[in-house]
Amino acid sequence: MYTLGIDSSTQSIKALVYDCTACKVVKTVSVNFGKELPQFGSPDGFLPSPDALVRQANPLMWLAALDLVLKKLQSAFDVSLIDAIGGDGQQHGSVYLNSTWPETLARMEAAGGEETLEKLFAGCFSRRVAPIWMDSSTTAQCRHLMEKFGDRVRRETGSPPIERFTLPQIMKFAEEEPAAYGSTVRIHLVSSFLASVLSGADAPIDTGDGAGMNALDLGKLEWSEDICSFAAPDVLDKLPGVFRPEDKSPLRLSRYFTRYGFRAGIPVAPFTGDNPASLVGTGSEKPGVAVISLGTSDVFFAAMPSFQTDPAGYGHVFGNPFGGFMSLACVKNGSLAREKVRAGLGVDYKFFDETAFELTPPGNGGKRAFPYFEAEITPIHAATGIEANFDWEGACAETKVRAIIEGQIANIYERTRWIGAFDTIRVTGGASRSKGIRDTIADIFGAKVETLDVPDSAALGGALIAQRQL
Ligand code: XUL
Repeated sequence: MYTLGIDSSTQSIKALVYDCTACKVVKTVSVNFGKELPQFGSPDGFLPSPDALVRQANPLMWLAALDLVLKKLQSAFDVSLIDAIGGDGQQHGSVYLNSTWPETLARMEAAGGEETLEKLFAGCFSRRVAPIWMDSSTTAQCRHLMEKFGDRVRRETGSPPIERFTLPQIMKFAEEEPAAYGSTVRIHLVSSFLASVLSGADAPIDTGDGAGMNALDLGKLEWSEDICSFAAPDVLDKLPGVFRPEDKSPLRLSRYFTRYGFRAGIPVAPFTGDNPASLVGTGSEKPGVAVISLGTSDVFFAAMPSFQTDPAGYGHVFGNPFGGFMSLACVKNGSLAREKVRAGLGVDYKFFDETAFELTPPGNGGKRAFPYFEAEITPIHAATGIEANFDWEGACAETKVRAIIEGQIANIYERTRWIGAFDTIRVTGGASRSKGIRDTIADIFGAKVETLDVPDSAALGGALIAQRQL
């Protein structure tokens, strides 16, 4: 038995085949949007914008990439063996569809070989672009939601109003382009948009990705009626249904995909967000284990048995695709900041990852620093550069290295204490190679640290979610 996991992230789409009997990944293919689809003018996966707050992508690029990645898979694996499909998308991004959307989905079934997804769906959008998670242009809308509902948004939807979250984005579109908003019949997340196209039917939004919208009542697992209704006219009519982890998927693969060798009619699980998919893909879907992904940004996530929110508002709560909930905190100044500190000190990786930690004691005599190179979101802090509680200029390189790493890890620890304690922390991402960082995590969290070697954890999570539909 084989399942397919499709991960549509910011810069690429991956398709991963999982052998459910041998419990291993047997094939992975991918398409890089910028490199392999240059006609969309999005070298980093989004449309360049002079306004740093605006980050949008062309949803047709995601469809062209879906066709291409499945074509690649066809030449690498006998896809007729695949029994179910699952997947995920970058979180928070939204796609706006007009009245031709339902009939186009229906038309896919009979589409001839010369028709591509890009051609079929070209006329379906009421908004040419989809705002993505990197967009932070909705401060005014977040403020309005706060003024109207205050702390209720956090308590009910799992996060305070956040710029990149979907409901403030929908609000902004309705305010700025009321006619285009009015002609929108359906609003999908990136995840539910792709699951809809795969199945030729409107896919529901799962609780994992739905929780990244500021729109889902996580106590009831239903849309928050008055918060949604306040945000923009008729939002509730434009959103698809909500899919809960225990539900059986209503989706089946469209005949369109038989061109790549798939069997039509195999189950398609509603897609989730990339982070909930990674929770599953890293084998961390049960409470007690946390994952720290040390990448461009440092992301912490962990399963939670019940719905509980961060009183300080830094941790988000998403649905766990295997049931229950998960928390996530994202620190923007991660690996790029570490690299900038290392280069600035003029030390090599061996020194930065190891030697500096042999030359200094854990705790660093209380000396800590944080690299605020980018405006930080956890905690909210302007881009002021390095802030230290000691004389930075006068200190030696090893003290500075430890101060930065302990500063970063202590920040993650402090911001996630509300969830409770963890026996095990799994680390992944480029910087998990550093012994100094791993030891610091073990010291500060008082937990066992394991290094994870799951390169495509989100796509693998999609394949494991698909397996539940068999
Ligand atoms: C999470 C977030 C990102 C995106 C893209 O809240 O914004 O992790 O899901 O990966």
